[in-house]
Amino acid sequence: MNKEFLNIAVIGHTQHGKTTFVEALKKAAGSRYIIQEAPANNISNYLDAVIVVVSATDGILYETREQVEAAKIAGVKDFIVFINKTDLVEDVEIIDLVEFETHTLIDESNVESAVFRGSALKGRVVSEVLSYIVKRKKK
Ligand SMILES: Nc1nc2c(ncn2[C@@H]2O[C@H](COP(=O)(O)OP(=O)(O)OP(=O)(O)O)[C@@H](O)[C@H]2O)c(=O)[nH]1
Ligand SMILES: [Mg+2]
Repeated sequence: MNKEFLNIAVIGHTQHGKTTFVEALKKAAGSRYIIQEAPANNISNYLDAVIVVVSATDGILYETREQVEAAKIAGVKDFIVFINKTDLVEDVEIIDLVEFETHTLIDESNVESAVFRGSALKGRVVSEVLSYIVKRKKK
């Protein structure tokens, strides 16, 4: 059986959970897909997914802003936002605010984002992100 490669990049502020997210995504992929990670300085619109990890406890911080802007300049038109560490935030309105911030940063007339809320550490909503990437690739 030929395994399918998923070429992704994960960007976001330091300590927001990028490494933990990639580990969780690889776990969710199991032996079905090979997750191939592009370095943050080699992002293009040819990747299967550019995932922005944003901690629900901090929201958008400057590294996230810089990296999203660099990815846009590199031609990325579709972002996946993973609002991480939602296990640490009880007030759902705070998460709503973080989601609003990400739309304000990312969305433009020709740039879109799909937002997921989860926890990389607890493996919550990671398989949903995987399914979304796979489904979109097949289109
Ligand atoms: N509570 C909680 N902690 C998390 C979650 N995801 C990551 N963490 C913790 O946050 C810290 C940073 O996670 P990393 O995955 O190392 O973050 P990173 O973005 O790769 O960090 P750098 O590589 O240093 O930029 C670690 O202590 C993780 O265990 C989560 O969903 N919930
Ligand atoms: Mg890391």
